[in-house]
Amino acid sequence: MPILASIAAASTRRFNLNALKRNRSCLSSLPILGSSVETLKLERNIDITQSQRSASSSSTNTRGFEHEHDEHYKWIQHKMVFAAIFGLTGSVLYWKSRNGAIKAASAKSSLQPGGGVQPGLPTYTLSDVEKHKTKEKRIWVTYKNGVYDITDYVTSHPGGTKILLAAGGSIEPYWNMYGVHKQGEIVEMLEELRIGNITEKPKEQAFDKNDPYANDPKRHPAIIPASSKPFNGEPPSAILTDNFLTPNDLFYIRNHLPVPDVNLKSYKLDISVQGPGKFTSFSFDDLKRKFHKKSTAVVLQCAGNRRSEMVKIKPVKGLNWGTSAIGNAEWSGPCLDDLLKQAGIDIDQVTQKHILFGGMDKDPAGSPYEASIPIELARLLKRDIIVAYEMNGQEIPRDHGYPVRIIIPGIVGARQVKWLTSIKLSNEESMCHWQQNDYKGFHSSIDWNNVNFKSVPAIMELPVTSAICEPIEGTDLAPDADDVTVKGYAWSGGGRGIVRVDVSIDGGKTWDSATLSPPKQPMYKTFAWTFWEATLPIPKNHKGKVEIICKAADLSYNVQPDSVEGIWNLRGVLSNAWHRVNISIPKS
Ligand SMILES: Nc1nc2c(c(=O)[nH]1)N[C@H]1C(S)=C(S)[C@@H](COP(=O)(O)O)O[C@H]1N2
Ligand SMILES: [Mo]
Repeated sequence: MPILASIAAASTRRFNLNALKRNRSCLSSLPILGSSVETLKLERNIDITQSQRSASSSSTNTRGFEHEHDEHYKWIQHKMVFAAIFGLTGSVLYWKSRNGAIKAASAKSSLQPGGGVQPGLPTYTLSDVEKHKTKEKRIWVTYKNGVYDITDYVTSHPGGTKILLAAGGSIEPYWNMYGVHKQGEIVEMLEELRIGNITEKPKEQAFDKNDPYANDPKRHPAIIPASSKPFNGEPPSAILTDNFLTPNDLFYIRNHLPVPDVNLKSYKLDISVQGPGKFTSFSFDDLKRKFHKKSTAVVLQCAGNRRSEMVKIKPVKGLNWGTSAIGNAEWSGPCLDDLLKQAGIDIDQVTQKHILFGGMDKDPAGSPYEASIPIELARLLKRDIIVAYEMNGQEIPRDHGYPVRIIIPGIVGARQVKWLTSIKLSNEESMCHWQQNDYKGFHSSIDWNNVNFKSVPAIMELPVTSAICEPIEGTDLAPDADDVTVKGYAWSGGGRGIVRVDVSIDGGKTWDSATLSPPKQPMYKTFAWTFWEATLPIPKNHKGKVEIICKAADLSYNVQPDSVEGIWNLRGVLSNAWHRVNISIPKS
């Protein structure tokens, strides 16, 4: 969603530039907005004047790509903080000004801690708040003991904002998401939207010792569950393009079994070779201290990402993933190659055909999750395979494999074994269910009656894909918007970089080229994703609705299929057709 653009547009319309200038003096005095104020200046000089000129939702988003790429992502993030928080601040200021109550200087002196119980206001329960998620029912959020009605704010920012993610619940996890401090004037401004109190605490789930999932970790409330036991979930697509490195707590989670609770002291990684029976064992300490630490940004994508599009053609077996069963993180740890060498194994010399990776999560019969890759692939990737103990510079969260997982860049998520405890060189590939009878691709005439899982190999490298993250399906643009900023990700397996992303706003009749984020990795070893964006003019004859499409080409000029029909398969894997999003442009 062109959130910034909508705010810029809304800003122009609602509290013109002068009002903004006035407000800025107040905002600049707020240390908590320090970073966003810089962004505000930039936006004020460029976006807002531009949107004044065109009275449209035009945006300077492509500017970001002129920056050094790290700067770019910082910039995007600032923009988000600006959008999420200043957007709120701005509208509250507007609200204040509409009520003749702008007290820029005095606002500070009347600063009160927000979120406390306000005597005289009604008290609500968590379930009361939960019912208020839509404009029709009014949109409520909570902060500490406060209940706030943000409907008017959201309505004055057509297209919605990320604040909507918190609808019907607490706003706090979302503020934390962008590293914004919770205290201060913003909270005070939120107080202007105060409607009530809440004192009820969310209930802790009672611990059920018979439930194998009872000890699973807590998940971020933004994660949209696809199943609860085992837990599977993905972030909302609109937050995916906010960060080049997907924050750990917003990274999609794909578990087949209960999450192990691993004790570092007793943790062992066993390395063995079938035949000679060579056997070595490393402790966590060994991994950390005895080897060079390598760090690489690598995308993990579930084979079932975007399965929900396939389901529309014909039912399939599998979790109903949207477009966010994908994430990009920087993984650190020793190279697999170094570990094997230390164990006396040279991958170029061994006769075994496969490397098996065993996890610590076990099914009720006691067999662990396991996956394998052909030895040729291990030779090809050689020093790119990481025995990771860090994810984005932090210890790997339990859901993502604490303390150690294998990272094999460019290939399907299913082989990126979490809670890694064994590495075996073997003549046979893993016999695990998920290696043998799952995660394979078939044509559309294969069904559950005639499928022979032995007839095709396990999925390794994934095909090229891309998806639109913003705007989201069903977005209402500002009335009579002139253009829309479209953002998304593109990625291909096998380290193939992205050379082009094409976007269309007329259902594929005509195409524009999106601006790609600058490559951060060599083109033949692009394991991270590529972000892209484009600002597309709304076709004059739009009739209130438009279909936006994106498609990417990778370094081998592999392209995405135009429709899902042709690639439908019984497991709903490898769903990489052109991605389509429908949005509305209301008449004012
Ligand atoms: N031990 C173990 N490893 C596993 C899995 C699992 O259930 N157990 N799921 C796999 C699948 S199918 C995917 S897509 C990725 C998901 O990794 P993430 O949950 O860190 O995103 O982990 C893979 N590794
Ligand atoms: Mo997966």
